Amino acid sequence: MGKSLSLQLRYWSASELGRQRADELRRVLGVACFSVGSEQALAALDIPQAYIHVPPLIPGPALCEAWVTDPPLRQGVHGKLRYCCSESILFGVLTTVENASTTRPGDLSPGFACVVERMYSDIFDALDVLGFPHLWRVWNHVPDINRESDGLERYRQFNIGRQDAFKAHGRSTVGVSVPAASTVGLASNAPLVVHFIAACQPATAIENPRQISAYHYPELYGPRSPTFSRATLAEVGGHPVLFVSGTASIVGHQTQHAGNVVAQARETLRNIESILDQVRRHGEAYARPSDLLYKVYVRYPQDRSAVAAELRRSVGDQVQAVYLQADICRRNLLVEIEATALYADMVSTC
Ligand code: 3EB
Repeated sequence: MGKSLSLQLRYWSASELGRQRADELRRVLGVACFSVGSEQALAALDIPQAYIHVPPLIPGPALCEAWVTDPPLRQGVHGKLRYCCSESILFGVLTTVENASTTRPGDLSPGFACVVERMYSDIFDALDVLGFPHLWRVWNHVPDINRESDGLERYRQFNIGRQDAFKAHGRSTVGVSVPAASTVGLASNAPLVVHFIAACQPATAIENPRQISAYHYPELYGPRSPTFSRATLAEVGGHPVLFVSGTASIVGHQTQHAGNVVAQARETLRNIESILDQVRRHGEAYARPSDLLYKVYVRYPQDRSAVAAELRRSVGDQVQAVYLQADICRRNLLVEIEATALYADMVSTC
């Protein structure tokens, strides 16, 4: 047996997760389940579960992504937040079903921006009270992300609500404390799901010199810039943990290779390599592409195999990746790739 690891990522089918032994389940901080229909199989588990309604790319059982850490863990509910925490890290999930009552009279911003602002405010309120104020990594799943409503694309409204909530809670929207994130789109009938990892200790945000920081994107992309960093580097139990944000074929602030998914995948992987260069500058000498666990979002299911071939070509045949269908936040983007590195057997140098 190896040394006990501080933070791990496991992929199980819903039924495998349901069949895990009690001592394994005691180590699960939270899960993100991709595709609908697994809710019932897992309803009995006392673990925060994010149900992301993405259509499966490969027919088969629902895929569950489980974050595993060292017990003792404590589950709870705070307002609309369902969470589970160890002594140092917290996994949380919020799910909002939009309906007539999610828009309130007196809201100044467009309706969806207000929904997002309330959701992020709920997160910040809870994190401050629970004592895990540092947001490390956020996954946002936004129904109908590219549709216009109230005269503004919903992703642009999302950015208004998110940034306003950061500001209202005294949080910086630029610089080293900004979390890593992915924001992808779901079908219009899906709920809005946000899940995240937060902690007692801060992480360090890392930017990519090939790209303008997203929080400095010009107004061309919406009235408020997105609030995320290109990556965050943190530490759990003395081991470095690297969260690479959803990364796309963007250089500077402009989309490259519109209409060409293979070229977009290549550009995206160059961006990830460039982020890893920056991580090495922060003293983490071991950040190589093959250290990462990848999650690939493709807008069109038929592009999966071409992107997979590109990832294998770039990272190697042993590359560990999961593929999901999702809309990407700019209409001309066809693929987005995020990644996580858990340096379980390495001692942190940061
Ligand atoms: C980009 O680089 C591509 O708004 O939270 C990637 C990751 C993207 C996160 C977000 C958006 C977000 O702008 C899109």
